[in-house]
Amino acid sequence: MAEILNKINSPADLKKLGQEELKTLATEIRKLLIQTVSHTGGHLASNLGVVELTIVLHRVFDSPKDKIIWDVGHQCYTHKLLTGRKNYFATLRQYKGLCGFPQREESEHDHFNTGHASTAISAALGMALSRDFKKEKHKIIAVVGDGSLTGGMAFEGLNQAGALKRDLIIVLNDNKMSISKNVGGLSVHLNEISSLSLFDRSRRLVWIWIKKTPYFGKLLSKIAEYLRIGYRSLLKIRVFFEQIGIKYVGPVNGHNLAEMLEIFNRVKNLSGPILVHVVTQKGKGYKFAEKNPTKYHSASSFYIHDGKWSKKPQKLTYTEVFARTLIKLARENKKIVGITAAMPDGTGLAKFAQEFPDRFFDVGIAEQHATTFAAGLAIRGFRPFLAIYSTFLQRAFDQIIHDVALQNLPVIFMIDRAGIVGDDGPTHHGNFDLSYLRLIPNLVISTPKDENELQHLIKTAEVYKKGPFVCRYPRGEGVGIKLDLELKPLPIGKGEELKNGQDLYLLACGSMVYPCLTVAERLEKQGMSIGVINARFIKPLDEELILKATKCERVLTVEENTKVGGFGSAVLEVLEKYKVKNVRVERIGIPDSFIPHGSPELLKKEIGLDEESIQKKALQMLEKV
Ligand SMILES: Cc1ncc(C[n+]2csc(CCOP(=O)(O)OP(=O)(O)O)c2C)c(N)n1
Repeated sequence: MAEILNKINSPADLKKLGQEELKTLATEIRKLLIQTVSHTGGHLASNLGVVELTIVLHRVFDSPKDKIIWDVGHQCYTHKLLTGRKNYFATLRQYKGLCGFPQREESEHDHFNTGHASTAISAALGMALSRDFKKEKHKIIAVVGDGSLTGGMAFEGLNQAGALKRDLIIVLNDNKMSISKNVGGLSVHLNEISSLSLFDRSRRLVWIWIKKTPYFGKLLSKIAEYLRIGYRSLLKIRVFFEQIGIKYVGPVNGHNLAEMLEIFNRVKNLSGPILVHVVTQKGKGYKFAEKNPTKYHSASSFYIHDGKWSKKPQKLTYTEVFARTLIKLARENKKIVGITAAMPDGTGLAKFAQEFPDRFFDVGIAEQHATTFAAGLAIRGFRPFLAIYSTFLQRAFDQIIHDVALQNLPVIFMIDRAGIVGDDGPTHHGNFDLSYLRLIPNLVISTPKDENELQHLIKTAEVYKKGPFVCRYPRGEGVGIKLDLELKPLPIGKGEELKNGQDLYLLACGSMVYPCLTVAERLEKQGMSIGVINARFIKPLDEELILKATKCERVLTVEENTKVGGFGSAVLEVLEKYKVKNVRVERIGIPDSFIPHGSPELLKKEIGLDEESIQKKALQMLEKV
């Protein structure tokens, strides 16, 4: 029974509660988070870490008048529970249910839509300035994780915040973790400081006492050393922030309600930009998540009693095949380097890191830097494999053009999670990469039809040294095909005809090749002759093969990418280039809109990317319906 939570319909209800009740509320919320996410999946560990912090922010400030902006937004579940959405919480991440990230469409308490990291300070600063222009009176609070602080944009925001000197509260939620262990010079100092928060307000006394005690013993001297390092870093961090114009407050124990209430009530009355350094524990309150916060960062459904996933993949995932293949190649090729922007586990590179720790780099949430860093390696003869999710590579658009393609550098982009990703929704779908990459000169862009082709394309990328190479593949399991033992490079720009046809050709790429094959086989049984082509390369496109397909005068392109500027558009460009006439071309792809969250199967059905929809469209073109 969630007795206290049941009474909270808006943050105003929190103001009536005493500290003991707030404590009980935190326990009730944790229980509900674990129960719900065990069914729906979601960002469990991050959310368990900010329960007290969220309660305190809503207790001290007046949302929605005061505006809390969540960086990434994956840690907003308690915020949703306290802002009138607890009754829908079971629908979390389900189609048409609550989004796993803040969404302005959902509530007046969500002030900025997020999903990608490091945006909160910039957005909050813009809001602070508009508040001052309009002569309004309210507080703006940006909550940023230590991982998100590794993103360049967060620093750009801090830099301007310090100079503008507007009232702005930045809460640094420091749990020492990004998805994996946090990285970078700043995080070293933050880690050293965070231990100080354990000493709460009595830490100064402890320090004096230790200094005065003649005999320390081993433990005490260790603590003393810990504190010495902590205070030294605290000084440096304070100086760093204060030098750029931001007051530093902290470290504060993010699970101590009394301490946080006291600090935030004080901070509320201060002016200018202030950073409050709050130390939390990722996964707090669920032992499996405390022990392995990376595993439960983005959990799929699990059994609460033992923490095991309730659904296990049956087939090898594309990510696993990428990792295995790269390791295989790297054993022979010492020039191969693996790079990730804070996603060693998600991209599979964690396995590569185990075998090649010196050739693996986690650069933090810094896709732009990762790209130019890879360019630097490539220009000096190394073979950087940069593994990034499609949606996050959007950040590095200019770096791909200016630092890689313009200089024709052989950087290899392994683009994971291309297409519909599902429950994380519009901020995370990888719908645009074919379009935003296809327009860049010098890129080779490939997309495998299955995991076996993926490993051959990785080999192709390794031997192709003339310029940048892109390989994009979907989230999750492959099709279950056997992997060839020997890796062989594939000819650049050559597709394959999987089935010959007389009535209509399905021109497919990547994840849509097998569904097209199934449709062709079904229609064949009904007496129609349907050809299927696996484009394999989007750039350069196999023009010869496409022109061959147009001989049957009906061509349907199918891709898991936005129709705007994607593979289908490339086919149309070929027809225009060769002035092909009398061919009926239709395109299936992701519509020109943002796709909500929900299961990939359901979403694909909704937008017409499932076998039934392809079949229906083919039949329409054949005038059979
Ligand atoms: C631009 C971008 N790259 C990568 C990610 C994937 N991602 C989601 S949360 C996260 C870690 C964030 O760490 P932190 O801000 O410390 O929050 P925590 O989960 O530790 O609370 C990452 C890398 C992202 N959301 N945005």
